[in-house]
Amino acid sequence: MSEHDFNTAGLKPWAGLKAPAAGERPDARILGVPMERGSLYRPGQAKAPAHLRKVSAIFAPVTERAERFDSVTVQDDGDLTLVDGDMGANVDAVADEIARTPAGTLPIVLGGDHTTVSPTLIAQQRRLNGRLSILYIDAHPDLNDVSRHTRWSNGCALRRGLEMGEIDPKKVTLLGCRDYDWEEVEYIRKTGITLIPAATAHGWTGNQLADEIGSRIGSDALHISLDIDSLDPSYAPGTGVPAAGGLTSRQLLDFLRQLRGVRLAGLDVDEVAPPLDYGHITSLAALKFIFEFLGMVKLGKTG
Ligand SMILES: [Mn+2]
Repeated sequence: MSEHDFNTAGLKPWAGLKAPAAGERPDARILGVPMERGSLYRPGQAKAPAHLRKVSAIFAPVTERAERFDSVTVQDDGDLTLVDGDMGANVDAVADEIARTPAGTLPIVLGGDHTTVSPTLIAQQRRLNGRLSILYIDAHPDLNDVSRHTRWSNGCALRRGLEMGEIDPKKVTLLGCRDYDWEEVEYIRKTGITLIPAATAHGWTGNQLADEIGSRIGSDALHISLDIDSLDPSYAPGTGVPAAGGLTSRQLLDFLRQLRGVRLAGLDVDEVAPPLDYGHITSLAALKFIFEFLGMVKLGKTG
């Protein structure tokens, strides 16, 4: 172990949060998807689930606002075994596995590159019988039909999820975007996706995200897909395609907190690339978000 590694000897993952009693469903179910074939610029995301799980042991079940959440139960089902190839070769099996999450339990899916979101959205749409809205937090909209000569690049991830999951694009809110291919902008305008660029979010005060989403979500539950590159590279350098001008960690956590009145459906956290990271900054940012999300299980509505 180098001086840069955390000594987690004797500590339990996920802040020591317990599995549910036999026969009961967990509040959250964690699944790793160690996929990096969709990251055509710089891979490394396949190492994220195991690394996040290890570093999760240094946290305590207390939110940043000093609320205890040690009654939240977590079932970690480890990392899925993937077949050789990109997400296209794995999408059906991954979606089926995520869809096995019991009703009322929140899946927390650890990517992997952002193609992880495609099977996640397919599964969530199925689990919720279509009563699904999506908050997609990302520097990039991931709405290309083809990118880098493949339909299973992370630059196509949201597009594939919407198409294969038969999800109405009007139910999607993009937050934190700042790098686009023109094809993506046209798709956003044509389909009625709500776009909140990072530049707009920076100027927001109060509860504007909650107001924006709350006005449209109706009786849907909200799935959050977090691409860690939504954060500014100064807060999350360990990712494949960093983009200047991003959200701060503070803004991201405040946006999450605003959603505590919204019924949550689940979370996926993608594009953390431990080999590209410095001092675990990016993994720790992802974990902070995951733990604040877990803390909200007892604060907000879930299902
Ligand atoms: Mn993405």
